[in-house]
Amino acid sequence: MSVSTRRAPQAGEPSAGPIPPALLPVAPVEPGSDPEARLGLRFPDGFSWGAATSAYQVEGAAAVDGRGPSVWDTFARTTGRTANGDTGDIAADHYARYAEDLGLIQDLGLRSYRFSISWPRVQPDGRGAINQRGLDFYRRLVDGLLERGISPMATLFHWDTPQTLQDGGGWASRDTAYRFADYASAVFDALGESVPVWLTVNEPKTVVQNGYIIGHHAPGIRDEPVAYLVAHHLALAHGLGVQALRATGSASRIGGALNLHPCYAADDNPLTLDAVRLYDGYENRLYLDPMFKGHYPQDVLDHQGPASPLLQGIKDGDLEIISQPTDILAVQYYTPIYVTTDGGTVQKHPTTEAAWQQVYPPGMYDILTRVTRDYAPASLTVTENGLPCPDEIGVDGSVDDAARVSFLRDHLAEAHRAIGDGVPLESYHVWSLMDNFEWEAGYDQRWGLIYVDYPTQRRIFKRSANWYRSVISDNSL
Ligand code: GCO
Repeated sequence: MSVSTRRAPQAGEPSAGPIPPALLPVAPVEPGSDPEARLGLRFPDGFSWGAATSAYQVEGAAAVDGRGPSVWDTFARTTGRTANGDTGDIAADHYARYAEDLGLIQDLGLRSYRFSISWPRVQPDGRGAINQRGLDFYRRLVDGLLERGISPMATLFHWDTPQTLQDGGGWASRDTAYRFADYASAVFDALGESVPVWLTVNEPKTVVQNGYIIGHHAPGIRDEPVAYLVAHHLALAHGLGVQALRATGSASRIGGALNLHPCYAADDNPLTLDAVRLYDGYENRLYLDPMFKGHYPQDVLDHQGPASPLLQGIKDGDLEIISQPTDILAVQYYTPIYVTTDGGTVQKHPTTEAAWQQVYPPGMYDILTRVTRDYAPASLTVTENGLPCPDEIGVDGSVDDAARVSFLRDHLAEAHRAIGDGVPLESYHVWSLMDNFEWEAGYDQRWGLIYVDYPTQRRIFKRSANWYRSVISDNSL
């Protein structure tokens, strides 16, 4: 039985259900309201305010200093795959401009900066020789952060699988998880304890759904049964990555980074609850349960069936590796999902420029309290939350992204409420520090606090950046 409808509507796709026309398009700011109005919500002392990026989305320098190609280079260069044929070849040119960007991160007052390490920059073929020049870039970046008193948080894999590994089967091949562990060990050896928090695999679900079911992300495959084997190999890579860090004796912390979607019933038909439960299995428990409970959710396994690649791919001992204790769970919250009786989805809230994203701040509270209740992670961080806005430079040279201020404020208020109810949330990162390559949407969507004028690579603090700076300095909304 196909489950391909059991996912959120994706960018560029029609919604799986009717969209109330009155809701679209909507800027999530009430006319006349002040998005910067203070709410008087103080965060705990030591709460760490951050922003996030990922390597392929910001670095550019695709063929510089020995970097090898990744699946995203191949995919983006294939006609028709991304908006306008955009690629990450130049992106925000962060590889060359990282020193300037460190200055901006400092100006913003960030306490934590989450970035990712490009596997093909460090290990161009995904196996074997390490590219020292690639590693040196991250050494400079990490040192620059530490000198400024900013805590580096590094993701080891944010979707840029080395193309050579893809040619050998990519994540459908179990071997890729072991290649990931070798790469992670090399990174840990080089950067040691300079990085206090490591994240293993970013959003495995997105690789599974977008990369292997819908095929509108690299590597552009449409093979649903195999997609869930990919999910298992990504989980195994996570576990092997945790083991690799522990083997170095490092005191740094490590965990996974999951995009979680609270799933709600779209109507009050009692049968809908069953549909919601299975949808939640595919969206959330498929990734959380093996990591925290050492087993896959039985309803999803039953739904896949015993002959499925997923069930066939689980080997003795895998779940012990995947479920060994972690120090932190990174949660990325963007949208809720409303599930109908037949397992489809509908939209109930205004969407953003990203058609798959409904604006529903209480979903932040719901997902944070739910993972705390059901999985008791040692600590939590929000590593992504944000929206795309149609940002433009105004006549006075400023960028007025009031909708982003309002979105972030309302989501942070829900995170604050969750902390008050016992959620061990230690930090929060806006997606994104700056405008960047938004995958299949290319440069059409701007997600940053900082505007990037791509022709000149000039950076401009948007209104949201100035607002966020004041929130950070007050430690209060
Ligand atoms: C992600 C992504 C980011 C996206 C962001 C907006 O982990 O989903 O990490 O790369 O750009 O989510 O779609």
